[in-house]
Amino acid sequence: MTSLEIEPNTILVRYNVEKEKSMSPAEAAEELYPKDELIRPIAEAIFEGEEDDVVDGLQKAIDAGKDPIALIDDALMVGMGVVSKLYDEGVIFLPNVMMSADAMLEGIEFCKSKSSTAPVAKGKVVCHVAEGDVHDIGKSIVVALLRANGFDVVDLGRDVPVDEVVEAVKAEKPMMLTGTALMTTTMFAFKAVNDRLLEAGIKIPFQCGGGAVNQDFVSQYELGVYGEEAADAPKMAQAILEGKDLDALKKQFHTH
Ligand code: B12
Repeated sequence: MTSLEIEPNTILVRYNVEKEKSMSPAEAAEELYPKDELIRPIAEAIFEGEEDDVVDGLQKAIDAGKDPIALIDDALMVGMGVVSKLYDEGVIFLPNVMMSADAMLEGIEFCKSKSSTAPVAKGKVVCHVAEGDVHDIGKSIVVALLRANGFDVVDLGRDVPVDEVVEAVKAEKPMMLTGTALMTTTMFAFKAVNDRLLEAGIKIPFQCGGGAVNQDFVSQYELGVYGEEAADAPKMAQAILEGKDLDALKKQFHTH
């Protein structure tokens, strides 16, 4: 065989192990779904972006005794985990992720509507997603968990300009501010918010989290406290109610 007769695709297939065992998105997802018979249909519906099936699955699980707020982590997040993994591996693409994200947000709203939140608000928290960033699933979970734990939340939404965050804090006077950023380019807005709040003489704990963010980054600005899991938000709000100051909060939530 002369070099001209070599078929490049054959060489790729021959040496690329991943490609040899390549699966369709549905097959790849199949291997990742949880086994629990109540949880699995919900995770599957998130992956397929089927909003009605997400709500049906959640209702069945609630009827069977599951707690609606716990289902956010135990079922919706599990489905989104499958989506994130296969997107990162290049098995599925942005349009699939968008459909799943919409189904996820619908699911979170449904869980919130089914939970009986505490009647007396314990304190006010302002939540936002960093300027330039549209990733709002994590923020929505933070909001749901804070509300489920009896806190009054002012949800500023996603891609919130620094000015708007600062104005909201001045107007609402919350006990704490949260920020979510999923991109390394957008997380720098937190520093800007921090500086503007300090300029205005406002020193409230500013808990920041989201895929792109880590403790080392958040430690670079005075008001910042890192939050790894959405559940850390109500934990921190509770700690503030118990009288902990910024230093004590950093001790509680920072690991190094
Ligand atoms: C879903 C998704 C989208 C959806 C978002 C839909 C929506 N409504 O949110 C869509 C399709 C719109 C999207 C768009 C884009 N995306 Co996108 N997306 C993702 C994906 C797959 C999952 C993110 C997600 O929702 N995770 C689940 C949630 C629950 O996680 P989370 O937000 O981190 O929250 C958890 C914790 O961090 C914590 N938390 C979050 N916030 C807070 C706050 C506090 C106070 C506390 C205590 C805790 C906490 O709680 C949650 C759970 O406990 C990730 C890949 C990945 N592996 O993460 C890429 C990813 C984030 N996207 C990425 C990119 C680049 C984009 C686009 C630029 C793509 C493009 N080329 O257009 C655009 C961005 C547009 C913009 N300006 O924002 C990159 C970011 C890279 C980077 N590091 O900068 C990622 C990492 C993909 C990748 N590997 O490249 N995306």
